[in-house]
Amino acid sequence: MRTDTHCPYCALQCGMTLVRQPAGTLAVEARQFATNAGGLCQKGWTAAELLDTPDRVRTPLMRADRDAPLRPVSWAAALDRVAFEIRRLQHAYGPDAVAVFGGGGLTNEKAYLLGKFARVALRTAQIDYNGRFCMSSAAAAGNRAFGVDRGLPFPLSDLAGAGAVLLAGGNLAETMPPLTRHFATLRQRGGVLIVADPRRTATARLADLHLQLTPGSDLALANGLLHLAIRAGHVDQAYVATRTAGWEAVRGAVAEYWPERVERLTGVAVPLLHRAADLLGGPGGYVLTGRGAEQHASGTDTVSAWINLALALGLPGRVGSGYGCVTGQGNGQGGREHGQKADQLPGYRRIDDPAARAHVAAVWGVDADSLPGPGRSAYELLSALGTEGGPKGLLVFGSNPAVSAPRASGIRQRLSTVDFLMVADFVRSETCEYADVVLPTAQWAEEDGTMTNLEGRILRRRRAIQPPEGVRTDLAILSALAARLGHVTGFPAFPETVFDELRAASAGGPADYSGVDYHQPGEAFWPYPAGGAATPRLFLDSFAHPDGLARFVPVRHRPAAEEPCADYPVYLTTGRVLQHYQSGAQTRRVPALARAVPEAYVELHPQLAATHAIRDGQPVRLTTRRGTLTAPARLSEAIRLDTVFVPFHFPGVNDLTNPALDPTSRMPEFKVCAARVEASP
Ligand SMILES: Nc1nc2c(c(=O)[nH]1)N[C@H]1C(S)=C(S)[C@@H](COP(=O)(O)OP(=O)(O)OC[C@H]3O[C@@H](n4cnc5c(=O)[nH]c(N)nc54)[C@H](O)[C@@H]3O)O[C@H]1N2
Ligand SMILES: Nc1nc2c(c(=O)[nH]1)N[C@H]1C(S)=C(S)[C@@H](COP(=O)(O)OP(=O)(O)OC[C@H]3O[C@@H](n4cnc5c(=O)[nH]c(N)nc54)[C@H](O)[C@@H]3O)O[C@H]1N2
Ligand code: SF4
Ligand SMILES: [Mo]
Repeated sequence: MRTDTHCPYCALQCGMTLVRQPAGTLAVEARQFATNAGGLCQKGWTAAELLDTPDRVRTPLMRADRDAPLRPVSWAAALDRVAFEIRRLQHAYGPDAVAVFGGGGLTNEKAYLLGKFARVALRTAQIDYNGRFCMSSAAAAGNRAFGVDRGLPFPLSDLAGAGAVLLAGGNLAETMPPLTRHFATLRQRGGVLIVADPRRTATARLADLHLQLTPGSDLALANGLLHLAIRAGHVDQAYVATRTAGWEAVRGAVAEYWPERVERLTGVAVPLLHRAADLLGGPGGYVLTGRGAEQHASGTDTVSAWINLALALGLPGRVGSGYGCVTGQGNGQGGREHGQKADQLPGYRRIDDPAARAHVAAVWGVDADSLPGPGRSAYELLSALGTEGGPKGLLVFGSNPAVSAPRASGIRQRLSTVDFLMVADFVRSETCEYADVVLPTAQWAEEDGTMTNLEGRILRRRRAIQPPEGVRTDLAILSALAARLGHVTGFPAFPETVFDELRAASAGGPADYSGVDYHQPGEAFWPYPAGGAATPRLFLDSFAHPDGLARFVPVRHRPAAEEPCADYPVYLTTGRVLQHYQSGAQTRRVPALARAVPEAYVELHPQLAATHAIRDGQPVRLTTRRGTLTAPARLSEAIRLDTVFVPFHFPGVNDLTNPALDPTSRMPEFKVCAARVEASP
């Protein structure tokens, strides 16, 4: 038996075929699909190994009290306990006493039902998800500029025809390897790739020009490139006049970003700035941002700076040029559209918009006044757990914040003091260790649903095998919990039924799915209204603001929340390696991936290492104002002298990071803080 589906991991959602083996296991074959053209990365090839990992949770687990161990129990006992605790806490402290934390890996149907469960069954405002840690700054800036946020407003394959692509803070050769095929084609056709990254990454090595900037200085870099683009006459005056608003203010703001000053702020030499501005100012330009540019306390303004540059050059809303954010998680795009974010309702509607509330309430068959308002953002929600006025109970679906949240030691402390914690997962993640109840869920190959990839393309996830005995789908769990809370209807466990309701709830909203057929083959890009057509390319006629114009937003450079000082003299930045995914809960359990990168390491320049008598492979002690990590040194001339890099896929790394939040997106500053390195005694 062969089943066509998609990889469970990142937003590229590579096409794969699962082939049932005589022993009942699944083999992975790469499949031709628009995003991967028959390629997969090592995580995709090994994805099926997690289905029968010895660590898999195969029965509900529960502990009698905080000090007791987790023990297997029946589904009835586990679900009864969850419902009992929800009622107990809400009775004592009100509806907001119970919070929900979701994930960008959940299918559209799960994200939708989770949001509805929170607002209708729990009536809590306290729901947010890990996408807040991921692309919320790009989303905020995209909404501000274009009136709608779809990561890539064009199909990925368009990049192959680009004249120049500037990628700010993305290491796609490791985070989305098959995507780099488009870069290879681009270069064969004479196009150029420019990469802005403090490290000469595998991606930077593919580039024609590498801008090795100081962490946290993208905003100055983007403003500086715009300054030079103006000087060199690259601004598309006709486009600026007819398709945008607010140019004068931005032109004024970038006047003070002359190249010598920008070199001082970013560490990028003046001739390279000129070269980048001229390359991008030619025909067929694209500006792309990744987490390196976005995960900052100034992330929203930083993305605005990159968008300003793209708008001045006349790139967005035309075939063959554009701006895009490279969304990360498997359903990072769909996950932000269907209502698991604190301030949103399905269809990418705002929860504080009366018309949106009325529409969604009508689909849900409830009174609009009964819907809660916006709740806390992810980090604020997690750090309020168990505090005076904060939530007393938490239900987690699809995230491992004990590892992935900033200043994670503080979050683990919250998780251990909260009155009640339920986690739905298929492995015993670090977060499960704090849970009172763990509910075992089905994995990707065992369930149906839809995902929306980084292009805004809706895909089908198809079931290849049944889940193991004792394991239920997330939808079935939500359905059973809702029933126990008195909602015997309204929470169906069948993905296609949920999708139909999602279509109705999204109709007329920015992310309109009402015309999408559940069975379509992956060619539906939203917005796709009923009776209308898919939209592979957005903004060709107008932007989504009422007047149809894109907005320039004047922004100014500001230092990172924490800059190096005498006690903490280097920058610490964090990110990914090819073999591991996110908190590592999944990939650390795949033997080949765990062998390839068994633990965290500290990447640093040999000269920095020499000043501290640190040798390659030896343990380094890395300290920030929040914590200490000891991990082996990995010496590399590819990183700036003033910066160290640690992959965050391992427990302990995030004990170091700074939870300073962007004022608009509430995104934490994962990409820069001040640190001290020492040889470990
Ligand atoms: N292998 C693998 N692939 C993944 C994932 C994974 O965990 N592992 N996760 C998926 C998800 S959810 C996401 S969000 C994406 C993320 O995909 P990327 O954005 O490509 O990944 P990161 O490694 O977080 O960051 C990219 C680069 O930013 C650089 N950087 C650090 N600070 C700065 C800065 O101040 N400015 C600039 N310009 N660059 C900086 C880092 O050196 C790093 O090389 O990957 C997706 N794909
Ligand atoms: N220092 C640092 N920290 C970071 C980042 C960084 O660059 N640097 N990046 C941030 C980013 S971009 C992201 S996206 C976050 C991600 O961080 P997390 O939210 O922790 O992401 P995952 O490790 O994917 O966690 C998903 C968990 O849910 C389980 N799971 C997967 N699919 C499902 C499902 O369908 N249902 C259920 N019930 N469970 C499921 C997995 O087994 C795993 O335990 O980390 C952020 N943290
Ligand atoms: S690039 Fe992403 S979607 Fe493709 S195989 Fe790798 S992890 Fe899976
Ligand atoms: Mo992410």
